[in-house]
Amino acid sequence: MSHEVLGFDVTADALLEKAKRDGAETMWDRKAAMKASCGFGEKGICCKNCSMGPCRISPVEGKGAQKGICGATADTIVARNFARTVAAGVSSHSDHARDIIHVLHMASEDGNYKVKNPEKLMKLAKEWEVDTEGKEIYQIAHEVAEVALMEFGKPFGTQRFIKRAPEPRQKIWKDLNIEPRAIDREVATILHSTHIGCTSEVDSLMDMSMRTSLSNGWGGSMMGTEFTDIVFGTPTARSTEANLGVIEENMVNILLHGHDPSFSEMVVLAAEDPELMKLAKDNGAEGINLVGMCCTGNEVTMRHGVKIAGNFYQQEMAIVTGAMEAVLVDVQCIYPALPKLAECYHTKFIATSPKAKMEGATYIEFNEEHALDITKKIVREAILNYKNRDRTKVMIPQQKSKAMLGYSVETIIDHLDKVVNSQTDVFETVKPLSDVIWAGVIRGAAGIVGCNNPKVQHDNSHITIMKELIKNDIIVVTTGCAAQAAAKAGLLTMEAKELAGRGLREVCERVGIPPILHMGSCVDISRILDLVSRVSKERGLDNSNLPVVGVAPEWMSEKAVGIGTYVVSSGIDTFLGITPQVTGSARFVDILTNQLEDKVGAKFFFEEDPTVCAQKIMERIEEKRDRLGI
Ligand code: XCC
Ligand code: SF4
Repeated sequence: MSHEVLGFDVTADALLEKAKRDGAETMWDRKAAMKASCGFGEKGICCKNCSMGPCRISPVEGKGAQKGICGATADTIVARNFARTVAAGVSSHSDHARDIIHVLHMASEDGNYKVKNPEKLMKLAKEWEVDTEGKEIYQIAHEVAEVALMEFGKPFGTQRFIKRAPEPRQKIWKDLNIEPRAIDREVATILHSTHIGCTSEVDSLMDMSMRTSLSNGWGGSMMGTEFTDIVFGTPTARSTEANLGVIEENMVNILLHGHDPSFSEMVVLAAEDPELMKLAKDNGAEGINLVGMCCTGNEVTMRHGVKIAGNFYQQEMAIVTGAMEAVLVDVQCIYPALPKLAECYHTKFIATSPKAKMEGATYIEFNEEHALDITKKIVREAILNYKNRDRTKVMIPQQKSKAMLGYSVETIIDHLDKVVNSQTDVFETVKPLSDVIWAGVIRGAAGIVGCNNPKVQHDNSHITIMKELIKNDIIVVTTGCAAQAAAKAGLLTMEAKELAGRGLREVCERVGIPPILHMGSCVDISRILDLVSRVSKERGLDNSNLPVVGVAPEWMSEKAVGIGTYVVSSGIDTFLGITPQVTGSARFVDILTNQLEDKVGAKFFFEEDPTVCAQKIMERIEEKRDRLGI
């Protein structure tokens, strides 16, 4: 067992020992059984796009097979594989968004789903020129939703939200012909183009990857955030707690794991039902304890303060505590191993989405029409399972940290308004933020996002980079499992300002924020794009001019590749702590880490050592400041 990899995670060792005692298999057993990962796959030089193959290119130049049977070179194969990874990532995020938009489309005054944020809806209707005159709010909601749904498949035109980008950025996209069109079209086109005998030209594959990724960044993902806010409310600052210690000894524990708030929000509602609360008490529990994991955890903690049990890598550990009555999942990032693991305990593993039926799971299909009835039924199952808990098998770690979160762009601006000089300044803008960056009080900003990956110590890269950056007056915004790492490490507290440099500390004190701002789920990276673009526009600049970076220290998913690509295509340098599967093509690596800068003003950096990565980020930020002459 790779214990050296776990040293950083204080809850892991004891739970892994326990798993062994309980005869429960974990990812570490499977990782050990895997031995080394496939060298060809690692470099991205295995192609199975047709059944003349699979073809694999020799990693040694000039020795062994240098081309696939069709003649595809390593460059083409790597670029094609990368493009398909982007397409899968874009599909996942955007298809999630599509579901949320359907939810708004069915929202009604007396239904399960309502319009919680009518102001945001009206703003969007105006932005999209949907006529609102004399219409009641639900009619507007349905019309706006319909317009949004067309963004997925409209035959003509480009994504509506690209107009939100700074003008110089829009021009770059136009000139390169990478303005994203309908989302489904971009995905279908890139799958077509990577079919055997289509695109072999590497730059073209890169351009298509960028365009496809942008259809998510400035399309699917951004709509996901906007529509989630409209239906469930825009997040506001609130406090919670994070880490496995939030699991309660004497309560019915229910883990929400996955991504889609149209399900998890309804579970939150169901768990507040007085009858179910009484049922929990009648069954000997003190109450119902909902805890979240991965991005659905982020969604419900941002809007309700639901406690965070942990991030991606802890999904097995939450079950190994032996105190989890039910694990409720919808889509994405859920280990197929969980149903089997749950069998080692009394835990009920309930899959709910037809998009993610899971082998060995209890399947209770969620559908939006009967949302609350179904989630009540599911919560009831969990409650009734409480009596089956084997107390001798329970071990809940004590560790948990307090955290402040809920920093949507709107909430950040609200906070900034507090420090605006009412005589001389304008409200409701990001000007105070851009002013402190220009003054050098804050040197720049970093968006630290993404998953966990057993190739590196759990959470260590996230936390090392975060601490290093805030110490050097770089403000951090964060989403996804990185944000949950920060929460567990106590970095999302007001007290964490003590770890910040003098400038950032002062800003935290004056504005009343932590030095690291939790901005939501991975779909909410669109909030970061929005924030950065507002600063650019405020200064009349492009994103690529600003001293800001994106960082994915421990990423693992296809979604992350899609995100990284749209972040770079949006003009923001992106640092990857895990090297993507592209190193089999020196040319493609050069495109990602060098040539892209000439094209879109930003590029990728690969750096696996978190301390060195932080150093490189700071150098890049100072370089950008120098170029601006600030
Ligand atoms: Fe998944 Fe979104 Fe990654 Fe976490 S950060 S492991 S993608 S849950 Ni999105
Ligand atoms: Fe081999 Fe070409 Fe087929 Fe890929 S597309 S499997 S490289 S023959």
